[in-house]
Amino acid sequence: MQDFYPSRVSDKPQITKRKDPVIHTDRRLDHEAPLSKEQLDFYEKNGFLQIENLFSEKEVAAMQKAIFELQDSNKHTQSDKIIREPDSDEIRSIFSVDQDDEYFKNIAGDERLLKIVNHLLGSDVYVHQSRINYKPGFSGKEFNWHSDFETWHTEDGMPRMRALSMSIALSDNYIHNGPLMLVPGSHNYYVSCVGETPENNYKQSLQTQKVGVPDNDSLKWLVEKGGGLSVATGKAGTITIFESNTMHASTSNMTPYPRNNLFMVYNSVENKLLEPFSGAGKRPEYIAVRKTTEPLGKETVLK
Ligand code: AKG
Repeated sequence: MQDFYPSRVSDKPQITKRKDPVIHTDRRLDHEAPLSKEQLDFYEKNGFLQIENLFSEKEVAAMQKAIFELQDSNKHTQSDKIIREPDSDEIRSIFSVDQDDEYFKNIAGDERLLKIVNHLLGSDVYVHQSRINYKPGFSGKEFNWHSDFETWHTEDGMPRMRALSMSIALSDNYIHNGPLMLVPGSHNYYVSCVGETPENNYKQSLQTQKVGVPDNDSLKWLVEKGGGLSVATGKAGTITIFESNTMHASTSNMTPYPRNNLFMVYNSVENKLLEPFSGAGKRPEYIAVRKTTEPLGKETVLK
């Protein structure tokens, strides 16, 4: 298949225009959307959107309890799905929570979330990746600048920009405890990064990402074009939806306040993974789903 978004193939970075819609349902059908026209406009223009109060306080409290229990029960677990902080034994991420745990599976299939995702991606969807990023107080380290799509395309063979992340804040995300920073409008441009993809790159990149990171000039260009940076702060329960190609990063957490977020990545069933465009081996199923790609149903509810 033709590679519409080559990256890591040249020693010079390049910025090209996005070749896919941002909202995959025809905008003439806005009236059928579970979001207002203003919300759709905001997402289309900026590449992200925050939603408050979609989950009740009781549901958010239950999710918080569930992620702490998972963290506690895995303190000493040796598993590739559990990523530790680069300089300590603390848990940085737990992957594949929707596959391994019925509770998180139900959240991923929650009807309120799916209605939004189905509309934005214009089709049925499945979960491409899920994880909890804990970012513990004092020791939680940064996530370097990247477009998720650049990685999913190059390392996982995701053909087109027809996926998005839903991040549910499960602690308050303050300006100072390492919240997500997003570059407004960056989803409209694709940065072809410099550097080759080493075999098993994920082993390094999930702790500290070095490959698939934009060069400083491209990042500066995107930030200036978008008129600055946005920061996804919000109380626990706030949802941040961001488009697959939106450039984002977050800083270390030097405060005592952990920053815990649950991420679910939804991909269109019409955009399933091919062979990685880097030519390297496929990443494991717990990072990039290939097997369980049946459309998510509408019946599951939060317990
Ligand atoms: C990602 O989901 O791709 C991230 O970079 C997460 C960053 C964060 O948790 O701050």
